[in-house]
Amino acid sequence: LFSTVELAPNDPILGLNETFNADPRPTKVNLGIGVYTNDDGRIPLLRAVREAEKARLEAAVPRGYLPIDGITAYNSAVQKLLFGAASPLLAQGRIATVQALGGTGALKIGADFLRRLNPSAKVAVSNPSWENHRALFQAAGFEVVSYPYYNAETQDVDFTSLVNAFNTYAPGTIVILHACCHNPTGVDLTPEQWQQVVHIVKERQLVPFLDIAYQGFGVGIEEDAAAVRLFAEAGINSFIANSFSKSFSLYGERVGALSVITSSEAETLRVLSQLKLVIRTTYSNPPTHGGAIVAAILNKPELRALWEQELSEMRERILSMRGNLVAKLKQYGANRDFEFVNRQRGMFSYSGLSAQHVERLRTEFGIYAVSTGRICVAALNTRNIETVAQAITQVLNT
Ligand code: PLP
Ligand code: TYF
Repeated sequence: LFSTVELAPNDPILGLNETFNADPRPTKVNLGIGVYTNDDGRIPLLRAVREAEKARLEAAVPRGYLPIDGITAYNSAVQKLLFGAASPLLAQGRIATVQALGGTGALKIGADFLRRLNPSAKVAVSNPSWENHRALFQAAGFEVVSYPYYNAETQDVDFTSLVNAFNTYAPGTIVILHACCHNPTGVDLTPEQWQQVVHIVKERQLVPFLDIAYQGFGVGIEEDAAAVRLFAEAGINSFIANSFSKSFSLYGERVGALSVITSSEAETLRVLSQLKLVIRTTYSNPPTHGGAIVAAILNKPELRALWEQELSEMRERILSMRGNLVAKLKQYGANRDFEFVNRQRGMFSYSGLSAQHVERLRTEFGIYAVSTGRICVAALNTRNIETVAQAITQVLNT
């Protein structure tokens, strides 16, 4: 049966992680995978999460099945976080939200639903993008194209080319947009550019699919949701996949959600029924733990305040690591200006290092980065930053 089965290629990032884990060098540094580690180099268990878990354990809640669309209190907390509690769409019942298995699960439910709705639509992802965007939509049966996004020379968005590409798309084309903290570049659209994108999407009747996996890691919780809210205010039928993997440091619990903006409450009911159909035939219903913890934190004022504080600490720490890295590269005499790293937002930096530089960092120094030059700034800390800055300087200058 399996004699002709071919070996599937590794995910470039998860594969790199396996190589890192197998590396015996004690001084190794993992700037590959997008995971936030604290100054001790460990993935934090947030205090807000610990408190919520303690309360849940004490309550000894029975473990029945959840509804297909997940925990109601979770889904409504998600809506408030993404759209703002005062959004008229909430009052009008114009958002269908389902709990999902992380951001990936949300993208998958949305992709499968869209494929049933409009099988011949094309999907456009940014160049570059998170690799799984293309893979997920191709696996759902779509043809995936890419739109220009990053200009390596200006270290900025090539907005003119993006607009030109969008203007060639047929109505119904699904455009995947990173709502904040673009992965892998760290370079986001400006508020004015977002407004233009909303305008084009509306005019050309494109279908926006926003991916928000880093809310709170850019500027702030509310600020990072600005793009989502622009589409909501414009009343455009949009898809929003959100992930709490990073913002609650709950990677392995698989917590996320898919929200769909509809035109009426009646439409919401019908869309919701279709999303539930996809879920039922995929995994039946979501797991309880992560959703229950996040719902408890978002809905209890003291836990919520604690979480917001912990999230800003993570954001601030990343920003300070950006500043430190830039300063140390200058101090060691790196033959390039890295000031652009301070303008990027989120966990990542497109560092401009070549595949050869990245290869040397790994073989000579045990420092792991993605071959595209993406480094995870959220994995830098006061103990490894000297080594990293010295190593980068050395591979650049010699
Ligand atoms: N979308 C983007 C842009 C990401 O970077 C990630 C990273 O993991 C995801 C989605 C997936 O999130 P999750 O781990 O919650 O599935
Ligand atoms: O981009 C990253 O590193 C994170 C983690 O298939 C990740 O988003 C990477 C690859 C993947 C799933 C998650």
